[in-house]
Amino acid sequence: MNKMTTNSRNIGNGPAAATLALFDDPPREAREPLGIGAFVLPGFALPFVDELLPAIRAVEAQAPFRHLVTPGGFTMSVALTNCGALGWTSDRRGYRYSATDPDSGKPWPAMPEPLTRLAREAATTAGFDGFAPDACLVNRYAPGARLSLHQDKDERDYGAPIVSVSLGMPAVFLFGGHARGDKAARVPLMHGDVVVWGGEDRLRYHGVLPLKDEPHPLLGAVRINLTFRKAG
Ligand code: MD3
Ligand code: FE
Repeated sequence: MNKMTTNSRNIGNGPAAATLALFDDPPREAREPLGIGAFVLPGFALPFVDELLPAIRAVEAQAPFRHLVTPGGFTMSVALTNCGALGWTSDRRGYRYSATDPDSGKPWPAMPEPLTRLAREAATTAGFDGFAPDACLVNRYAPGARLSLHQDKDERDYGAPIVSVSLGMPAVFLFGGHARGDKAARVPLMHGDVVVWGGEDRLRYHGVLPLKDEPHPLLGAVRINLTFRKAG
């Protein structure tokens, strides 16, 4: 049964709302609205997964995951690597994009074609035509790993969207406001979900709650998040 079709009109009260009670899982469309420039594409990456996983393994073989240190001296619980012309790094001196991997001195691995294609198609689906990312951050979460509220401000052009792809264990994404103290909405993100963030939502504070240990059939006790950006 196609829940997407079944539930997509069940917004608000009235007879349609009653049909919702027939389903065990809450309809994905019943989630809190994200914002004017943020679009969740539930399961958009699922048809790409067979190509994505070996591509990520190839990236990881050239540029292994590492736990970066923040300028404040904290070691991040999320492990990171990058592919594409630019990669994001952090150390005691600050955050920046770099054309080379500081651990090896070599350029970051090229962005694998299936990743580029997925990012572009997702952006187009959300209304951002011609998205040409030059950076893909690959975040790896183990149970307990989290990302505290932050803004992504190291990219040159805030006009380009960010495309995020969730794989493996589910996570609760925090979608805040434009000030750190603003109340954050909690958005569950599942294996295969893609989110496109642009426009006025591009600079919102966001983060990820500590991951629960709910092993995924394909990836085990790991969550991988890809974020595609136009950084340079
Ligand atoms: C909303 N990653 O790498 S992706 C990050 O799940 C990061 O690993 C999270 O935040 C993760 O910087 C969330 C979704 C995301 C990425 C960038 C955003 C959401 C965003 C920028 C603005 C608003
Ligand atoms: Fe971020």
